[in-house]
Amino acid sequence: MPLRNNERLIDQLTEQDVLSYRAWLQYCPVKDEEYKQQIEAVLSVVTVKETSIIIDAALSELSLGLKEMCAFQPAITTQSNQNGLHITIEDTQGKETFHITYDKSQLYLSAGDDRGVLYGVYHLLRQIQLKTPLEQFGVKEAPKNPMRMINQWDDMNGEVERGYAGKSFFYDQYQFIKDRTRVKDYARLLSSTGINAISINNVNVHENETDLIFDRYLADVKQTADIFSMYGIDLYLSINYAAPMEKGLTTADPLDEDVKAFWKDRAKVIYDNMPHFGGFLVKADSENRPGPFTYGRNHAEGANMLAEALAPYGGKVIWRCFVYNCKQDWRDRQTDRARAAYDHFLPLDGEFLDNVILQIKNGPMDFQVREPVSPLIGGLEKTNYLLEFQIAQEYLGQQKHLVYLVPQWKEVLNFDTYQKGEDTRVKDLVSGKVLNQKHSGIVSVSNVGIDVNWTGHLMAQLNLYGYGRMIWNPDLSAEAIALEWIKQTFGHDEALVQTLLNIVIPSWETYENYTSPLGIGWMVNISHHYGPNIDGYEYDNWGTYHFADRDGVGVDRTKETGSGYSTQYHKENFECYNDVTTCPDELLLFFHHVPYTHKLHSGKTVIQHIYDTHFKGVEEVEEMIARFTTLRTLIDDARFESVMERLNHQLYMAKEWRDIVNTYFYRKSGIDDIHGRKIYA
Ligand code: GCV
Repeated sequence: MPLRNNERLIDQLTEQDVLSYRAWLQYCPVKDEEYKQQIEAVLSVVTVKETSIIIDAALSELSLGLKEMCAFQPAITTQSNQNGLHITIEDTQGKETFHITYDKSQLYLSAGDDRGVLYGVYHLLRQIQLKTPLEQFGVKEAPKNPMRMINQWDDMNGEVERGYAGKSFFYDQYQFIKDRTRVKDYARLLSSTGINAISINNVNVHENETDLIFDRYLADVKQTADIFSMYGIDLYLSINYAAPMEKGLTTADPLDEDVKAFWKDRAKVIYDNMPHFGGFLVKADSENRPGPFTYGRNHAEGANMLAEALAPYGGKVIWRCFVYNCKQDWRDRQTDRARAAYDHFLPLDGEFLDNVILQIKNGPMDFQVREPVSPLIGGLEKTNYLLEFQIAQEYLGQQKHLVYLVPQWKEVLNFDTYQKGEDTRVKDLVSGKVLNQKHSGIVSVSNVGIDVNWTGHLMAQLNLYGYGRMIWNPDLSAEAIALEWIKQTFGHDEALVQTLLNIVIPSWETYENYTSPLGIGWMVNISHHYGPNIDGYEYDNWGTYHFADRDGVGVDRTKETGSGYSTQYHKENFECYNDVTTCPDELLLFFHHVPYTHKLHSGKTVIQHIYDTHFKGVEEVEEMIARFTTLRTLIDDARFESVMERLNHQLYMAKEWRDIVNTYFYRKSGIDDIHGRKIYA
């Protein structure tokens, strides 16, 4: 039978494809005989008394990994007098935690629950892949963030919104793809990094997709939920707020009794089928999606109605704050999209039920290369929330450009909001440590698709891996995470490891250098968001994004003369951003409109900074390519070629960005580059 579009069976992969497909779970044979024997001595017998589907999955992963790496499979027993690995569950430990000790040739893995066992097993397998000496296996781990979530933006027609790695491996032509191998392997990849929740359909829920919560698809959803729950991952569905109207009601008003009954009935049917179902994810009143505003209701009323329907079953409503219903006009400099999430949601703080969780994008705009941290984080006091990142590189080169995102995310997590005085960092707010919210954590839009290497650009696997590892423990450094990934993905050769590290670590800054300078953002084509288009978002009645004219550039968001966005921060940050003399260079044009000759803290003028960084960005991509070229013999052909092809494209695009940005600002400002370089294309 011919395969449908999105179906690509795993057993059809070539040997070379397999290396790309296995990502960081390569489980390559261990060559060091002595190490192998040591591993065999402590892992050839595994004692475990408890059983559950998650423990079964952990044991089969352990068997698979050991078979591949060390050519043996452990005997599993319940007899506690054996040597080897001893797995126990001690519920006095916290949920999802594990504690590994190595003592006199015995390994002990004691976990808080079965998810802890799974994470402990992945930890052991990671240590073997990293060739960690047995004596260093001991560790006590607890995830810092309770919810560690992934959002798929997969449509049931098989497309992925903002997907840059091919089509969906969940759906094709309004059917679930029958072969679930990909889904299961995705669950393994995710849970190996500690992910514990996923929503499997796009937040933009199109017609027909409401059937995901009806009989037509419920069995398929359940089957998918069962796969994820083997790996400790709770499944959520995005819903259309106007679903009741798709099914015959005349309204979706959250205060209408029939609407309430509709959702209660759906909740019952879903939980009767899937007691482990996580809940609903909702994009309402945003980018033409329906929502409570239509009925004169606010978002707390809208979300609470769903929350009441899910509450009897322990379900949650995740409600996105990406709401910006202001239509902007370039002549109006007071209306500001950046203000929208805070203006809408802060007044509702404390009004949401305790199974509602707000989902807040990391910045006030939309995943730009550089944005300040959303002031809602640090603003809300009495509301559950998740911080939202995007692993898919919508505005960051769309997985054609190599951009390692963990350094960017870590800047967000380390940002001091001053909500409870100095040192109230985002990472401690979203983890629940400061405010003790009932639910909290981090979520991100995924970057996977049907491409054999999952992420289109092989190096973009690092962002998926890095996201999971970083939200498990935000104190891991970007470098440590990259090191783990490189060794597990490509091996341990010292030159290879160091070279790849030198390539990935500065790559976010490189991307920023050749694209949007000093916090402006947006200078892309409005439809697909790829490639330079300086006025792409300007003068289209939607955005006011850089305001470049002959005298200056940047958006005035100050209290006195601008949109007042800066006032949404606590005093320390407000004062810092609001004052042009203290505002950090990298965000200067996000907060201020300044002349081209304005001097940055670096001592350069704004216009000279633009020229210099754009030349530098291109040189850095050339350097990346030169470095990568030295790895020709150290990486297999297929992976080497696929990365090289994308790097060459990145260089082509970096030059285009440089020439278009520099020419634009040269024309606007009329100021020459002091180095006399040719900037006029
Ligand atoms: C899923 C941006 C993207 C949209 C996306 C939206 C969102 O606007 O371009 O594709 O929609 O964000 O986060 O809801």
